[in-house]
Amino acid sequence: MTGLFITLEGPEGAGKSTNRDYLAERLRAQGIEVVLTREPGGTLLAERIRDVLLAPADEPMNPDTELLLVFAARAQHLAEVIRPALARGAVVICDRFTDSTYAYQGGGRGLCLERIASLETFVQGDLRPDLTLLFDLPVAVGMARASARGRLDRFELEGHGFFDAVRSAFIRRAEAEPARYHLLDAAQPLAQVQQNIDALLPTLLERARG
Ligand code: Z5A
Repeated sequence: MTGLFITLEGPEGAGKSTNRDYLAERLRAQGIEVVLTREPGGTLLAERIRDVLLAPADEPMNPDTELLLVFAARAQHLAEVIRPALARGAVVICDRFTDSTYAYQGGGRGLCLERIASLETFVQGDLRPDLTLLFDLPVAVGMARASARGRLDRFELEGHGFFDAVRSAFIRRAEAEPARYHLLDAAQPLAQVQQNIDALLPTLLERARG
């Protein structure tokens, strides 16, 4: 039995965490086993790597270090959480995954996409998300939502240009893989976004039940 691997992607403040919980609730109400998780993180060790990645520090983090830390956390997360859950037939909903690496380390930091692709294959083998919901919104709207929360992490301290590059990278990936991606307008009121998620439920339930 293999489960269903759903990832939620998008720039900061797009509503991934809010809608991750919403989607999980909707699926659980139909008796589906859902494993909710996030990246970077998802296990004790991977959450420690997350802390290193997000904490602003006096020593600038080399972009290659950042890339390797992201994949180190992912290797742990896959081994401890994602692969076992999929193997028992659960739906895994993951707040960010490797599309974020292409967007932030590739688009934002300008790292070579082939290098990211080779690490992706090394760490994941042929495992890829079955479905990716891309929550898209203008950078200024996302930044305003994130700033309203208070203290900014190391990524949130980046400027508008960085987040523009991140957003463009996500959109390019969605355009390149339309069968896997579902684009949602995250600038709409939350009730509307969630109505659009509800419209996906029949297909998701059918796929989750195999
Ligand atoms: N990162 C990376 O560089 N490479 C990688 O491979 C991976 C990650 C996996 C941490 O991610 C950082 O890791 C991330 C990229 C990097 N850095 N950034 N930026 P994260 O997911 O923890 O951080 P985040 O994207 O910044 O999370 P976030 O700001 O919490 O965004 P969100 O989860 O998309 O949004 P939210 O928490 O659900 O909502 C934010 C606020 O907006 C909240 O008050 C909501 O109530 C509100 N909201 C949500 N939807 C709406 C709508 N529709 N209308 C109005 N208000 C709304």
